[in-house]
Amino acid sequence: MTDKKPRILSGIQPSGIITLGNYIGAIRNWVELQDEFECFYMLADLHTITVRQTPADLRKRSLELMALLLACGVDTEKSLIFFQSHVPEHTQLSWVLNCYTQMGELSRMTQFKDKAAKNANNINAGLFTYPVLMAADILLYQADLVPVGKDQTQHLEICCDIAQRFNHALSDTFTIPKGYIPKVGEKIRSLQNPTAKMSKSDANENAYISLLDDPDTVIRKFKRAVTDSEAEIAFREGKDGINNLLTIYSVITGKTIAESEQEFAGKGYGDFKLAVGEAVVSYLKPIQDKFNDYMNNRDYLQQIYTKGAEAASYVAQKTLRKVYKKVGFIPKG
Ligand code: ATP
Ligand code: LTN
Repeated sequence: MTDKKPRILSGIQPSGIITLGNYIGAIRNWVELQDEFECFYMLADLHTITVRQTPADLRKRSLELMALLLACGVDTEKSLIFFQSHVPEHTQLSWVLNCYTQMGELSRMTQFKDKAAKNANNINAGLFTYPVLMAADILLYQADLVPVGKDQTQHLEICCDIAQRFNHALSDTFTIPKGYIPKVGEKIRSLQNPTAKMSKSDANENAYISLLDDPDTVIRKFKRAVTDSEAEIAFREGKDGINNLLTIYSVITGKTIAESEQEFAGKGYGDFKLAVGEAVVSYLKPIQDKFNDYMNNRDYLQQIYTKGAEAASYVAQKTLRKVYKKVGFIPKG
């Protein structure tokens, strides 16, 4: 890694196994951008507890997520990968930024409204201030680019607002980041409710494809995918289910949407769904094989995340020192 490359920071929560939505919307870009950028990839475990987790499951899923990201192609020779909770500067900067964020801006966040509605018995303060922690994640590393899915646009906007506010109040401190959202696949839809996004914490397992689903499960879920009552395989407004399947198919096979439409012109939905399922099964096979290899090598995983946190801390400490100084805290002797 050289110092001259622009920087990337992105994160994903160990709130479940990565779905095809996470992969298409974000992770494939994490992999693609590794040569051009200096990349910091973070497992956002602190974010995950804004919703109740079972500790043993969280521990298991965190390690699995690390193995799966490596299996997807995150290359530790080129990029850093680490757990958010291993770098305490995230929570430290988050406190400072909380004091530069207004309640009103946070209450407009749609993810907060959605998650609060889903977890009505646990609308905790962490869920409310979640975007501030996310802003701290990004700003700590002076990131230029943040590859994410479309659902994160609002969080990126508030991050830029907070950074600008701080820069204006206390002189230039933070780089103002830009989002990197894919043109095709910015929002992969639920297979059961194509108006909603595919989400790894969906209560209905048929709504998402997990990258670790076995071939029969993948085929079964695609066969059950909700579409429409027409019989035309075309990418068009009002055909969310078919549009979603065409998007998945074209990203996975590397074909354009138009080529995919042509390939299935005149075919039935049943054949189409099966073809999408089969393409996904063969795409996932090498990822799953590598995942199993990494999971059988816990020492290696530990080595990777220890090294990742050390290197991330070095950069994070530098930003935090600067911030503390600018707000007026007395430096430690
Ligand atoms: P949860 O269900 O726990 O909220 P999630 O599936 O939404 O999780 P995150 O960890 O919040 O996943 O997101 C990781 C990355 O994947 C983010 O960049 C997010 O924008 C992207 N992403 C999540 N869901 C989709 C989707 N359906 N389509 C495209 N990108 C997505
Ligand atoms: N909020 C994101 C996960 C996340 C993130 C980040 C993404 C946490 N910190 C920093 C980009 C940059 C999510 O829920 N998808």
